Formats: sequence, structure tokens, C-alpha cells
Amino acid sequence: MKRFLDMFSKNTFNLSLQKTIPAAAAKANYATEASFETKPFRLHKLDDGPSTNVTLNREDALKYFTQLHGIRRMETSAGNLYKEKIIRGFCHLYSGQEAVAVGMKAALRPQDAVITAYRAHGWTYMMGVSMKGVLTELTGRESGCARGKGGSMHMYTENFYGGNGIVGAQVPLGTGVALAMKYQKIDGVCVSLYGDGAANQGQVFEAYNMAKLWNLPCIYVCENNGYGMGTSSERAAASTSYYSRGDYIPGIWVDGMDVLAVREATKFAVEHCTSGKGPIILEAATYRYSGHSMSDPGTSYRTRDEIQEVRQTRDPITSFKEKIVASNLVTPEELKKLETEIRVAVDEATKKAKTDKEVPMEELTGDIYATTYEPKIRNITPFNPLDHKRYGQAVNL
Ligand SMILES: Cc1ncc(C[n+]2csc(CCOP(=O)(O)OP(=O)(O)O)c2C)c(N)n1
Ligand SMILES: [Mg+2]
Repeated sequence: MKRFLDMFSKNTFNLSLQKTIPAAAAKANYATEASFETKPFRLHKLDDGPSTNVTLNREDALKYFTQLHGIRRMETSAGNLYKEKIIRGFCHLYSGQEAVAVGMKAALRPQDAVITAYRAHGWTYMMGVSMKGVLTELTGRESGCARGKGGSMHMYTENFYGGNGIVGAQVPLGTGVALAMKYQKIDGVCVSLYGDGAANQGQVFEAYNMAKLWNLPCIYVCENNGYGMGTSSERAAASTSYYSRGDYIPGIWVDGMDVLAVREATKFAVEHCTSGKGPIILEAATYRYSGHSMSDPGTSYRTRDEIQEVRQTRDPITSFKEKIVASNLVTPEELKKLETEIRVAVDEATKKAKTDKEVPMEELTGDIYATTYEPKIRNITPFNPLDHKRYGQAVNL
């Protein structure tokens, strides 16, 4: 798969925030580490699972909070840009599901790859694209990580195979990435994320079969947010125990609203895959706050009370915040300061997303191939083809 990276879109936001943290930490008497108990994991075809006792250090507490809150804020901005008609086309928000991306990324190594569906903004950010790179991509501008030519569902960066709009299609693609890793003796795993709706697709089971047959390093992650478009998983699936639906593939159910539980389950899954045992399935129980896409108000197939209740009782950011403050890893003032810094960063990225230029017309047929094997691209008729040129840098070749 060919992907193109705007070098200036690299995610430097986390780094700049982290620099400010140790100075603040030096002044106060914080706990350096704390332990928490996660909800029990449910296991399929496994004798032992991840530990329910997890430890968290202060540095990671601040990092995860920054990432969780950063994604939430960025998605709120994306929603507003869409309502202002500055983002056009598709836009599926990740709000509510942040702990899955943040928890998983915390356990992945640099050589591990990720592929997901169209709800891709948070993952793109976690895989290294800056907020500016994401938001300008959403508005189709040249600072976007695909130079504005991919948009919401088609963002990529190193080891991130994107955004995929065909429900379930990323699962066999991710299996192929894992096959390439095994073939090339790269000690990596490929995480393929899909929804509860996609979990009913035939191609998912075909991919499971090959992955187990060849013991590929695949972590299949079913992000069960309870709904596929306008249908609840209860109405659409004969079995909603997605972690057990790989039959001969081991699986783990994890509370996808708890960033630490997700991190622990992912660590376990990476170890499982890299020890040669082949694929594993994680079902992350989560929730999406917004409608399916922007045209869906999200309240015709579920009640406002249900959404409100999740916000109040299971929200991944509020619950994490409560944990890290109660255990004295951080202070509320410190989190306030981070929230302000994140707001400023998102505001700056949003401004850029509104004012940045679009790429010129002739670039629209550029960067289709990593190497220009086909110098001409077919136009709307075959008689006046357009030029193919390379503009950006190809990555993940
Ligand atoms: C092959 C295919 N069929 C149908 C669609 C239309 N469609 C887009 S998203 C979606 C629901 C998927 O739900 P789920 O997998 O639970 O993901 P979520 O939106 O909850 O993240 C459907 C049916 C599509 N994009 N591709
Ligand atoms: Mg779903």
C-alpha cells in the first residue's frame, strides 16, 4: 500500500507538552506510581489473561490524559468545522472511544502497524500526525497529512494503514500487513480494528482462517460501541460475545472505557503474537457519543438518557481523571493547565484548517503511484489524459 507523508505534519504536540511537565512536577509532592484494579477480563481459549492489577506512573498519567483529552477536543473541533460546512463529505467522530486508541498505543512498539475503519481521526493522531495535519486534511488543505486529497477516511502515516471506508475491508488488509511482517521477519504485530457491525462480515472470518492457519502476528480488535450505523449490536448479531467469535482464535473482552485495562490487554496480546502463538482477538467494550456520521443525530435508535448515562458513569476521560487525581499522581490544577494548552493547540490547528491553501489542480493526479510507472492518468475520457508526478514522499512501501 502506498501512502504519502507531509514531513511537516509530524506530531510534535505531545513532545512540546511533555517538556513543560517535569518542571511543574519538581515543585509538588506527587505520588510517582499508583496501582488500580481493572474490571475482570473475559477470556476465550486462554488459560491465563492479562493482570487486573495495573500500575501507572505519573509521567504516563499526564501523557494519557493529554492524549485522551487531545482527541476529544480535536473531534469537537472537527464536528464544528463540519457544521460550518468547512469540512465536506464524510466525517465519523471518535468521541467516547478515545481510551481504545490511547491504551493500545501505549503498549505498541514502534515497529507495530495499525489499520482501522473510517472512524480514524484519533488513531491518525496517535500514530504520529499532528492535530494540524489531521484537521487540515479534513478541510482538504495542503498541510493535511495526505495533502488534503484523502480527507476524513483516508489518512495515513508511517505504520498506519489508515482509514478505510469499506466496512470490514481493513481486516484482510491488516492480515496481509501481518503476513508481510512474518515473511520479511520483522518482529512486529499488525492491529486491525473493526466495529461490532463489521464483525458480521464474511471477509473477517476468511481473514481469521488464514491468520490462524499461518499463525500470523495479528491483533484483531473489535471496537464494540454498541451500534452499527442505526442498528444496535443486539439486533444485528447472533452472538455479541465478539471476543469469542474467532472460534479457534483466543480472545479477550476488555473494558474499552478504561485506558489502563486496554493497555494491559494489548501488552498481553503483543506478547501472545510475538511468541509465535498467532492471532488474538480483543473486544473493547466502548461507546460512541455522536451519531454514526454527521448526518445522523444519533438519537433515533437510542435514547438521550442512555448517552447521558454513559457520559456520567463510564466516560473514559472523566473516570481516568478521577483515578489519577484521587491517587495523587497529578493535581486538578495541573490538569487544568494541560486542558488550556490543548485548547490553544486545537484552536491553532483549527485556524490553519480554515485558512490553509488547497493543492493546485494539477497535483490532484499526482502521488497515485509511489514510482511513476504510469506517467499519464486517465481523465474522464481516455483522449486527454493528465500527468502523474511525485510531490510528496512515499512511506510504508
Ligand atoms: C461493505 C459496506 N457495507 C456497508 C457500508 C455502509 N456502512 C458504513 S458504516 C456502517 C456500520 C458499521 O458499523 P460498525 O462496524 O459497528 O462501526 P462503527 O460505525 O460503530 O464504528 C455501514 C453499514 C459500507 N461502508 N461498506
Ligand atoms: Mg459499532
